[in-house]
Parts: sequence; structure tokens; C-alpha cells
Amino acid sequence: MKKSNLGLSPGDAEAVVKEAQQLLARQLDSSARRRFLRQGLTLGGVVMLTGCDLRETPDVDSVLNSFSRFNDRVQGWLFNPASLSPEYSADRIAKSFPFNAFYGEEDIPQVNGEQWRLEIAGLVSDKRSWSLPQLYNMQQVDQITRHICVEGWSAIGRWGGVRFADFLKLIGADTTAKYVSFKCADDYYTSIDMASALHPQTIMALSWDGRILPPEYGYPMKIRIPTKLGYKNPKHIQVIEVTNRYTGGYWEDEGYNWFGGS
Ligand SMILES: Nc1nc2c(c(=O)[nH]1)N[C@H]1C(S)=C(S)[C@@H](COP(=O)(O)O)O[C@H]1N2
Ligand SMILES: [Mo]
Repeated sequence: MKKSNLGLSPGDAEAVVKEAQQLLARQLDSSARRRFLRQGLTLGGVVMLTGCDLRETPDVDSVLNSFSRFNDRVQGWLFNPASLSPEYSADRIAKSFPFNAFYGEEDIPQVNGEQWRLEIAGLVSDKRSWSLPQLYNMQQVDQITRHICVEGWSAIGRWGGVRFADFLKLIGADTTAKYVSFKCADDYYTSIDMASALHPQTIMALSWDGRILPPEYGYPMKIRIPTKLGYKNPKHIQVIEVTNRYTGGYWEDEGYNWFGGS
């Protein structure tokens, strides 16, 4: 079957355009709607629209929000659980890896690893909490991948830890649930789609560059997801919840796209 530029089949593309038209019809006033419809809404138009300047329209926030949630669904459809993020050789690892958080380095949480327990909530059969040694004792995998931050930097690093799919299986997670959400020691939070949670490169990272994960990069454990942007890689995890409830995220609730594919 011939694929459009987006990698959608013609049937999918038609559905995307139709849905965008319905969104527009619901959310733009009649003059703005006429303007868009006069120009004719093509798939290219929809793509442009999601990034174009809508400041003139009466209810910009709700239009952009709908398009962002719509964009989540398109990314969800396009996400291929079998396609891997590039992995690199050790000589490509960044010499100095950036620290980033919604605060400065002086406020990095100092988590006590001996007292730390990972709490498990939601749609799982085994809700027992986890200590750090228990996680260190599970089978570990390693990856050298690129972290991409929307603030305009990217860096290749090495992370090691437990494959998240293995962990979810072990705790008896309902993998038909829609989301996995995370709460962190610093009030950061985010959530991801189940397909990305089960992706083979999504790991509970316990190490960085061959040593215990340092405080600045998320000690004692962060979720490393190379198929997603930096803000979808939560550090200092305290609670993991499997849920069908949409819980958003720290930056997502400020308007960053929720799916956040990289
Ligand atoms: N707990 C927590 N996780 C977080 C953040 C944060 O502020 N707090 N910032 C996110 C953002 S925007 C980025 S780019 C990466 C930065 O990770 P690094 O410090 O390991 O480079 O962490 C992500 N995860
Ligand atoms: Mo980021």
C-alpha cells in the first residue's frame, strides 16, 4: 500500500483529516472556520496547523490543547514497538553530560538509598514495595543512547538497569491498561503510554556511565526512555502506578506534548 509522507496509510490519513476537521468545527468560531475550510484541509494542512500561528483565533488554548492531544493519538498510532532508538559506540559518549531539572543543582534531592522504597500502585497484582538491593539483584541491561531535551541540547550517555517490561511482568501489571505514571522525590511527575513502557529500550536506570546513578541524574532510579524526549525521562522515582486514568505530567500540564516522542 502506498504510504503518505507521515507514514500513514491512505485510509489512516483520511481519518486524521476528518478528525482534525471535526476538532476545528467544534473549536473555531465561524469566520476562522470558514478561512480554514476555504483553504481546504489536507493532511499537510493539518500538520502545518499543529505548528502554525493560531493567535488570532478566539480560543487559542483549547484549540492548541486539542491538537496536542490529537497529536498524542497520532504519535500513538505511528509508534512502532519494534523499532529501536539508535545505540552508539562508547567513543560517542558525551564528555560532560548536562544536568537539567526545573530547579538548579543546589536543589538536587538527596535521597537516602538505604531508606528508599519504590512504591507500586494501581493495576498490579503484587503491590509490595521494592528496596534498592532488590532492584540491583534483577537482571541488568545496558544502553548507550541519545537524550534529547526540548530546551535545545542533546547528549549521548550510558545507562544500565532493569528492563521495565521485565519489571512490569514480575509485579503482575495489567499491560492492557493505558498508562504508567511516575511520582518523583522532587515533586516532578509524568506518565507514559503502555506501549512505550513495554518497549525493549525502556529501562529502570540504576547506573550511569558504569557507576551508581549520581544524584544529579536521578539517584536512586530514573526511567530511561530513548524513544521519548528528556522531560518524559523522570528521575528520582518514588511511585509507579499502572492506571487507565490520565495523570498528565509536570511540563505536559504546562502545554508540552504528552506523548513526547523523540
Ligand atoms: N524528577 C525529575 N525528573 C526530570 C526532570 C526534573 O526536573 N525532575 N527534568 C526532566 C528534563 S526536562 C530533562 S531534559 C531530564 C534531564 O536529565 P539529566 O539531568 O539526567 O540530563 O530530566 C527530566 N526528568
Ligand atoms: Mo528537558
